[in-house]
This record gives sequence, structure tokens and C-alpha cells, in this order.
Amino acid sequence: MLESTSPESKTQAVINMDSLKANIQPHAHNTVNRWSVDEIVALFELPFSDLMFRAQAVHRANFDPNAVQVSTLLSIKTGGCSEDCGYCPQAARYHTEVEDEPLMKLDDVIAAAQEAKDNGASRFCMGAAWRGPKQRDLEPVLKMIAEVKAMGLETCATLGMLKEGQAEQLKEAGLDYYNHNLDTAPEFYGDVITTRTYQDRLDTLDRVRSQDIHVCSGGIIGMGESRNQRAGLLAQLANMEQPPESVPINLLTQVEGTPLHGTEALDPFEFVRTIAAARIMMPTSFVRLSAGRQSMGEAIQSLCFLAGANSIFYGEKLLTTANPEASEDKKMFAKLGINKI
Ligand code: SAM
Ligand code: DTB
Ligand code: SF4
Repeated sequence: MLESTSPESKTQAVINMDSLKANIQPHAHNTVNRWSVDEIVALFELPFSDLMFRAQAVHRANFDPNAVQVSTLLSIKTGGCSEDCGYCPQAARYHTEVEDEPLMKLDDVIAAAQEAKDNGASRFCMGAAWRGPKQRDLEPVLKMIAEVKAMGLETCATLGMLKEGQAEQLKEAGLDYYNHNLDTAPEFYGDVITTRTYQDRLDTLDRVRSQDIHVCSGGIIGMGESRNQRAGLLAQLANMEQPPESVPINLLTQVEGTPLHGTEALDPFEFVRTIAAARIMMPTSFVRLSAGRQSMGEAIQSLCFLAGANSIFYGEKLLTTANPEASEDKKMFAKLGINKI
């Protein structure tokens, strides 16, 4: 008690703050100064409070700490996908409750976007269960993007791999963000997906970046990967020449019928640590607390916000699985003093 109020200990506290600040300067994003997996694992290994303090300091230096961006997701084309992503209920080859549905009609998409806007979402993200869009699929989606943009919402799409020339068309239609996840570390990737390569994903992100569309890319935690592999995913994202503006960190939502159903559940603190490491490594990116909120409860979600998460998906459904009701999120935000952006 005496110690913590003595002038000497105050000086000590100042010295520690300074050394902490020196430690949290963002890594320069160049070829010489990249995050190594060992450095990232060292972050994960910090005592929990130290890691949270560092993440919060980085967060406060770059963002309003009480503001969270909200996006609403809509599955414009559900199910029947040709790919074999081991976590995904929409893959045709797995026996889940998700049915193959046709592409939604433009008017229905506009109505859903209006509802999202009325509920306070600032971005509307349209997802399709495709390996990638065929030209005949892309054309109606371009119309959806243009209409949603005209409503004053930011637009985002996640349609799978893009071929030469498709990012140009998306840009022309008014697309602000393209979501395409790396999903996991290169070393674990082949255990989860075999129908597309890691390089295919990087190529799509390059096409998006080349058209000045904002990049949204992250991954899934809790698929049975090791801590080193969680660090490996973050290294891939943070070491990009230009890291993604938006980094979704999904907790695996286990769906019956998918190969990853039954995977041992991840300790929630490890998920919070992943968010904190992402925040420290990508100081100016939005880190999105994505899938998995439904199973987390408010206490773990609050730790995620403290760790630097500053974006969520808002609305009762993600693509095919449940998300907390918007009314519940409103109550949670009010309790925590969080403002939506
Ligand atoms: N089909 C497109 C693609 O894969 O690029 C776009 C939609 S896909 C569903 C978008 C992302 O959702 C996946 O890359 C994955 O990271 C995430 N996702 C899918 N199923 C999930 C699950 N069960 N739990 C957590 N995240 C999931
Ligand atoms: C992302 O990283 N997470 C969202 C969004 N991008 C497209 C999707 C989560 C999907 C969860 C499983 C489902 O609802 O089907
Ligand atoms: Fe298809 Fe996307 Fe699901 Fe993979 S994640 S199976 S590509 S919908």
C-alpha cells in the first residue's frame, strides 16, 4: 500500500510506461522488419494482463477505444458449394441441414440492406457459397452492390476466388471491401481444405488490392491448430506488404455433418489472446470479432473488445448459423458504453 503511493514507486511506474511505449511501436511493414512466428508466440506467452495492457495501449493509440464498427451479413447464395472446406456447412459434399438455394433476387437483397441500415449497420456484406463467381453469376451481384452502395451503406462481398478482370468489375460497381480469408497457417491449411491452395487465396487478395478495394482477410481459430499455427496465420496477415484493413477472427462454429464437428473446444482465453496479438501486430486495422459470439457470452466478448476487437457482425444470422440478436447486442453495447460506428 505504502509502496504503491510513494514518489519512488510513481517514478518507477513512469519508467515502465515509457519502456512499454517503446515496445509497442508498430512494426515497419517492409521486407526487413517482419514479425517472426517466435516473436508472435512470445506475445501469446505473456501474462494475460500484460498482453491485454499492451493490446489496449496500441488500440488507444490508433482508435477510439469505445467505438465498434458494425457490419451485417447476408447470404445471397446459400449452400451447394463445390469446395471441401472442413469447417463449412455450405459444402455440398457434407451432410448438414443447409440446402442448396438459388441466388437471391435483387429486391430481396435491397430489402435486407434497408433493414440492416435501419438497425444501425454501416456496412453490408454479401456472401455466396461459390468456389468463385462465374461471369453469369457476377453480373446480378454487381447490380446488388451498386444498389446497396446507392443506399449509403459501405459494401462488402465474399464470393470466393476471383479470376483476372473480376476485381475490376467489382470496383466499377462500387465495392468497398472484399472478404477472402486465409483461414489458417500455411502448415495447417492442407488439413482443412484441399480444393484450393493457399497461393490461390493470396492471388485473389492481390487482385483485390490491385484495384484499390479494401482487403478484409482473417481466419478461423479453434480448428485443432497449434498456438504456433495461430501465430503463423497472424504472421501471414501482418507481414503482407499492406496488411488487410479489416481482419476477421472467427471462432470455429462447429456444425454437425462437417469434418471439424467434434474438434476439442478452444479455451476462450486463447481466443482473446489471438485478438490481442492481432491488435498489436496490425495496429491500424479493424479487428473483427466474427463467428462464434453466440457461444461466448458477454464476459468473453468484453475481453475481446478490451483486447482490441473493434468490429462485429450484427444481426441474428451470420451466413447460415446463429449470431446474437441485434437487440441483445444493443443492450451489451449500452452496458459497456460502446458506440456503434
Ligand atoms: N465461399 C466464399 C469463400 O469461401 O471464400 C465466401 C463465403 S465463406 C463462408 C467465408 C468465410 O467464412 C470462410 O473463409 C471462413 O473463414 C468463414 N467460415 C465459414 N464457416 C465457418 C464456421 N463454421 N465457423 C467459423 N467461420 C466460418
Ligand atoms: C468471415 O470471416 N466470417 C463471416 C464472413 N467472413 C463472411 C462468415 C462466418 C460464417 C459462419 C458460418 C455460417 O454462418 O455459415
Ligand atoms: Fe464453399 Fe466458401 Fe464454404 Fe469453402 S467456405 S465450402 S468455398 S462456401
